[in-house]
Amino acid sequence: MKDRVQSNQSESFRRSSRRRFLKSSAVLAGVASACSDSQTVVDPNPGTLGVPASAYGQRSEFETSVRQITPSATPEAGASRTPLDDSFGVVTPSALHFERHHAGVPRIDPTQHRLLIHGMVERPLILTMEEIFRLPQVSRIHFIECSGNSGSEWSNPRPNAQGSHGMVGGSEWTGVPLSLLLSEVGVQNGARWIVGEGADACRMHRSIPMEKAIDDIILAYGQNGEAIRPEQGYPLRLVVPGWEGNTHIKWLRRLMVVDQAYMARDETSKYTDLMPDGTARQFTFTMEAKSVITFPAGGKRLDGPGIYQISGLAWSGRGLVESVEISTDGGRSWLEAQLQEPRHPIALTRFRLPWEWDGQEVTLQSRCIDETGYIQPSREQLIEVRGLNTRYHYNGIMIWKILADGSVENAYA
Ligand SMILES: Nc1nc2c(c(=O)[nH]1)N[C@H]1C(S)=C(S)[C@@H](COP(=O)(O)O)O[C@H]1N2
Ligand SMILES: [Mo]
Repeated sequence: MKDRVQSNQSESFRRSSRRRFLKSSAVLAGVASACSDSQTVVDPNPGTLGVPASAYGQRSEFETSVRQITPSATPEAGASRTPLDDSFGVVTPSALHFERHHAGVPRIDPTQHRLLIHGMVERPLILTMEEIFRLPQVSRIHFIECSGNSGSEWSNPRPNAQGSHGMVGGSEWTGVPLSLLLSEVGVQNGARWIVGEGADACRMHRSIPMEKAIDDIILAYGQNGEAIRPEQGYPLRLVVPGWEGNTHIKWLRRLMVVDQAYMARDETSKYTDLMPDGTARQFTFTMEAKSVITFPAGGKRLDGPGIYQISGLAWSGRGLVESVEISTDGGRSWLEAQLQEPRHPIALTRFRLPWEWDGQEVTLQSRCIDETGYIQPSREQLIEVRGLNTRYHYNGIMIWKILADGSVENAYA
């Protein structure tokens, strides 16, 4: 009861400061007036002691944002989506990072886990996790994106950003550069690819060209400052910066050095791009530049005309996000959004733009331009090249439509 009274009070506090915020003509003035509020701030449980320290933290019981689980006849071969539209900044909380499993999450005891590196190498190796922890360590912030992310937008547009773009997450990954281990085992002449294998029931395999293997791949055991979550590949996974999620083998147990691609199931029958002429593109590894406005986005509602902050995420598998442009007039003119600094290459990049809504129906869209000069295409431009046969690597511009009542929907729905 006490709780309810308090949350009602804080609700009215939020509403009143929000009203002032919306009335003010300049954003800064709005923020300043919200800060110099004269009402009493709710005192949590006055006179009552709080709960003691806890060994492992939980979020507030009032927070309800969750991963959206994709309905599936075989739940072990399923997926869940990051609630991008509830997120701040550029790091995805590990507990909310999207998941894609082809055979469920295996239970792996790290003391029993081994990594085998063999094939066309001079000195094959079997490593324990303890041995892997002793090797030189790097930490990098990168996104992982399933190449099926936003694939719904080819033909079955989703009502909100979690549904359309939630198969991406950004984390700080910690582990050992793969290049180091490869020089340790001594790659033989003629070796051109590595094949990674997972310890899950499907024994997921992917072939990766040697140039990438010695470039920037990380054998990762850390995610956002703690051990990788079981869902993300505990105790060891590949992080293959900028390449489609499927190549980031989780629960990694084996690396085989070979002279040619393995033609595994997930690089032949799956994760190939069927083109309009019936041929298929294979090994389309790089995730091209993409962006999505996460506020205002589908499923949200604007509380009347006034000033809002457009916010969203942009990323490119080719490096830094150079700029993000926003159009509020159907693509006729574009405004440059502010980018959250520091930016990291091949990482989620937060963009923001203050904007005044006049209460009329309007569309909002964002396009990402990466450091190579690549400009995220419109849906129409993408379909012109790729057709409608495929499910993977959709990176068309996302357009949200704001209706006069403030509700927001997918403009293509
Ligand atoms: N061993 C194994 N690795 C795997 C998968 C899998 O099912 N098994 N799924 C892949 C796919 S399709 C994607 S998109 C990413 C998802 O990583 P995440 O679940 O940590 O988000 O993991 C990849 N690595
Ligand atoms: Mo994926």
